[in-house]
Amino acid sequence: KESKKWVLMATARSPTNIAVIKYWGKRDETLILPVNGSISVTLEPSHLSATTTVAVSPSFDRDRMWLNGKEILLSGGRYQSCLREIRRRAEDVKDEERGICIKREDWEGLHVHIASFNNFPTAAGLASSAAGFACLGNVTLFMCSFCPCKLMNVKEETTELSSIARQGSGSACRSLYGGFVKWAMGNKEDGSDSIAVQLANETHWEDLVILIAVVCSRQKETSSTTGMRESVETSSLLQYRSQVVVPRRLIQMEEAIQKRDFPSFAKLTCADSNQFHSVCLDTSPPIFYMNDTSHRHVQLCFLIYCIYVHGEIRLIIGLVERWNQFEGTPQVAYTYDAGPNAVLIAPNRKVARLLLQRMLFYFPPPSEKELDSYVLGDTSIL
Ligand code: 2P0
Repeated sequence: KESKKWVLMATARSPTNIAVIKYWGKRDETLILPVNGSISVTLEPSHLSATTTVAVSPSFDRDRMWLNGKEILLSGGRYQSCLREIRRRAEDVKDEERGICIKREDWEGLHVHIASFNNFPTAAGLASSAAGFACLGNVTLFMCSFCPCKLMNVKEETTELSSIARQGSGSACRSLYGGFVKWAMGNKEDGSDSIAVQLANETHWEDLVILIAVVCSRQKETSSTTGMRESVETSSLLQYRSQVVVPRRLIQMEEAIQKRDFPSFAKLTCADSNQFHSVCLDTSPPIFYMNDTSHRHVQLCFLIYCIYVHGEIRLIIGLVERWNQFEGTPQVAYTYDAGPNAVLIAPNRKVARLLLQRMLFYFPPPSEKELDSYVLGDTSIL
């Protein structure tokens, strides 16, 4: 312990999640307490996730953090409050092999270095896409909570961890569980009942296939935090949504998930995404997350397909809506977060294949000539 040479490290991986009933708006910005509950699906960690390593050493003179190799400022209150919460709970940590022992009271005087990388295919550019940024933020902030917890030997239940993660980034608390997860808004002022709970585990509805259509690799113009604040201050639709619509939808969505009722699940998912974006438009000044943008690349993963599409965002919604109407019952669900990238959910592989065929028909992969131009010049899309 006297030597300044030792470094202790821990690594953990966190998946991201996609909300099907959206969180939008805080009633307490410091504790990150939402104006309504939300429900999400956690993606497989092997598909979209971040791996974070935390190191501690007496030779570190301050807390530092890197995202995908780039250092970011830790001056923001959120990182600090997460780290404070974790340090408060930290226990004795021993590495007997190396004769290192950190007592719980030592943690206050030790600094950490955190490095986080996402596993989104680099060529797919998801990491720098609008949705990618949102994912990355959520994942990373969550990892900021979990990873140091592991390192500092924090003995907390998942509920407690979800409350730490929540204070990093609201939606991150839902990534603590796999499967379907609800973040209850809670009523208490101290936020102790605003926690994530698992509604069903990852094996409950295994047939579902999620396809992510990446349409934009630019960072969004309005951050979720700022957007939410402005919506809470100016949108009357948000008040109606949070007080009347979402409480009802949460019950209906829980039921649809329990029963694996895809038509109800799809209707609720699409309706909630559309209402969330309506709230953004109802905000002053209005927020446009679903921009019409370009991109052209095809990247296929296993259960999650990331395809880069080129065209208007409305075309994707139109494609799904027309298909659903033609069949008379929802075949596919779509949902958009605070960015233009589409998340499409199919009830099984058979429908997912059809969906992929249609997507590739409307948004074909790049031509040889286009590929050449990417390789030769426009590296922003790679
Ligand atoms: C969600 N989003 O439920 C919604 C849907 C975006 C649209 O949670 O300010 O990054 O860190 O609590 O969690 C994005 O918001 O915001 C988000 P903060 P966060 O997934």
